[in-house]
Amino acid sequence: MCWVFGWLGQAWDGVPERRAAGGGRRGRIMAGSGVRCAPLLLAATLLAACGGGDAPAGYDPTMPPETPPALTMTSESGTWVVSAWLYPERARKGANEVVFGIVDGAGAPADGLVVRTQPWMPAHGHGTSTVPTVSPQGAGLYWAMPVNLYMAGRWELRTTITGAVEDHVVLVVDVP
Ligand SMILES: [Cu+2]
Repeated sequence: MCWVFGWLGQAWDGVPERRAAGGGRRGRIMAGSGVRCAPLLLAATLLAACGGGDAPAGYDPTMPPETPPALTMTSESGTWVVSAWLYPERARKGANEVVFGIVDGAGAPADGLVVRTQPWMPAHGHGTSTVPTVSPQGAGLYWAMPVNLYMAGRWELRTTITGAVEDHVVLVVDVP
């Protein structure tokens, strides 16, 4: 579910309360309704951007990825197989989120690792000023956000995985 639904629900809930509290003082009710108008309009705009029932743009940690990953790569040393799910599913210019799924050679999810990732645009030789925060989610999943792919083109997610040893993997994401 899009987070806006919850927020919009709260905004709606507030209106009858306000009306009840306002009683017969019409001027106050009108003022209250006017103030509500702008956020409701904004919420409606965001609601449209949600795509009406499509998957939300950001990762919802209560819904672990079920679709096949967008990318799968073996780490440099061959220790880990790293998959990546993108949110939104097709990378967009701007803020994205990435969920890494890390399993060992036997396919067992690997928890307790420290994962760091830095977007890098090889064609232009630059990264991003924002370093994504990576939070472990259990079951070998690591959630990175925001992944700020602010230009169209090819980006690398230069990713370091630290456990007993330090290992690296580079995942390539094309932004239309
Ligand atoms: Cu660039």
